[in-house]
Amino acid sequence: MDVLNNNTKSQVALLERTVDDYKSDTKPTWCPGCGDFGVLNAIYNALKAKGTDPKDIVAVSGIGCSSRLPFFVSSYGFHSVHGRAMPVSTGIRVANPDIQLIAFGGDGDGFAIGAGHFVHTARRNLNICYVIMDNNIYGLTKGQTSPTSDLGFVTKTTPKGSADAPLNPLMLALAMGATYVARGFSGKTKELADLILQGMEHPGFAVIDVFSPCPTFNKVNTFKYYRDEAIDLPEGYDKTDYIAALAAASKHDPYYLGVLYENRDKATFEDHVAATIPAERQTPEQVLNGLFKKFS
Ligand SMILES: Cc1ncc(C[n+]2csc(CCOP(=O)(O)OP(=O)(O)O)c2C)c(N)n1
Ligand code: SF4
Ligand SMILES: [Mg+2]
Repeated sequence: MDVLNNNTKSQVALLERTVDDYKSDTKPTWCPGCGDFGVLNAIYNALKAKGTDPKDIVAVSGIGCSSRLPFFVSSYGFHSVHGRAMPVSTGIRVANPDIQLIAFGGDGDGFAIGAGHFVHTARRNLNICYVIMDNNIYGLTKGQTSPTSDLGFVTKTTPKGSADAPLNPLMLALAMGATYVARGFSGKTKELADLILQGMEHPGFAVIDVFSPCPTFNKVNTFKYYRDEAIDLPEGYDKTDYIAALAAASKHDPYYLGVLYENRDKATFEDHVAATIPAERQTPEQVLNGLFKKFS
C-alpha cells in the first residue's frame, strides 16, 4: 500500500541528496588518467548513498596529489601537513564525536612519514574512515619510491632498482588493531563506493587501501596491471575471521579486493575517553552509549 501522499512524496524527493550535492566548485588538477579520479567518483557516490548533510562532513588529508581530494568535496575540509592526516583527524574526532569524518592521503603520506601516526590510530581504534590512494610511488614530488613500491622498482632516485621490500598496508592495519580493513581498486568505482560506504558506517578505525594508478610516474602498477592482478575475495569468505584476514592480506599474485576484516564489537578510543569523563559532564549521548556498552 502506498502510504505517502503526493505532498509527502515531493518533500522526500526534495530531501534526497544527489551526487552533485557533494561536488565542490573546484575541479581536480590531476593528470589525465590518474586513478584518483575514480576514487573521487566513488567518494561522491558513497556520500550520496549515506545521505549525510554536507555541513556534517569533514574531509581531512595530508600532502600529495591524492591529498588534494578534500578540495573537490563540498564539506568542511582540512588539507594539513605531509603525514599528519591522522593526528589532525584524531583532534577533530575527539572534539566532534558525531560528525562524518573521512581522511584521505597517499601511500607516502600514510606509510612513510605518517607511519607512526597510522600505527597509533589503529591501536586506538579511533572512529575514522581512512582512504589511502596507493599508487606505489610519490606522485606530487615527481616519482620517487614509496613504502609500497616493489623491491627492484626503478625510479629516478633508485636507477638500479629499490633495495627496500614493500610494506603491506593491510597486514599493518590488521596487526595494529584496525577494525575494518578493505582493499579497493579505482578501476572498479561501484565496488569501491560500497567499500567506502561500509567504512563510513563502521564504528571504529576503517582502513581502505585503494590501488589507484599514477600513469605519469609509475609505468608498472597500471590499470591493466591491477585488472590482471587483483580479484574479488572468494564466495563464502568470512570477514569476521581474523586469521583468514591475515592470510588474505598477505596474498599477492593475485591480490584480493573487498572487505578482508570487520569487527564491530571493539570499543573505540572515543568510548574510552568518554568513560574517563565524570557522569555529570557527559553529553546525553555519551551517557546512553556508556549504558548501552555496560549492559550489552
Ligand atoms: C614534511 C614534508 N616532507 C616532505 C614533503 C615533500 N612531499 C610532498 S608530497 C610527498 C610524497 C607524496 O606521495 P604520496 O603521499 O604517496 O602521494 P601522491 O602524490 O602519490 O598521491 C612528499 C615527500 C613535504 N611536503 N613535507
Ligand atoms: S603525478 Fe600521478 S598521482 Fe599525481 S596527479 Fe599525476 S597521475 Fe595522479
Ligand atoms: Mg603515492
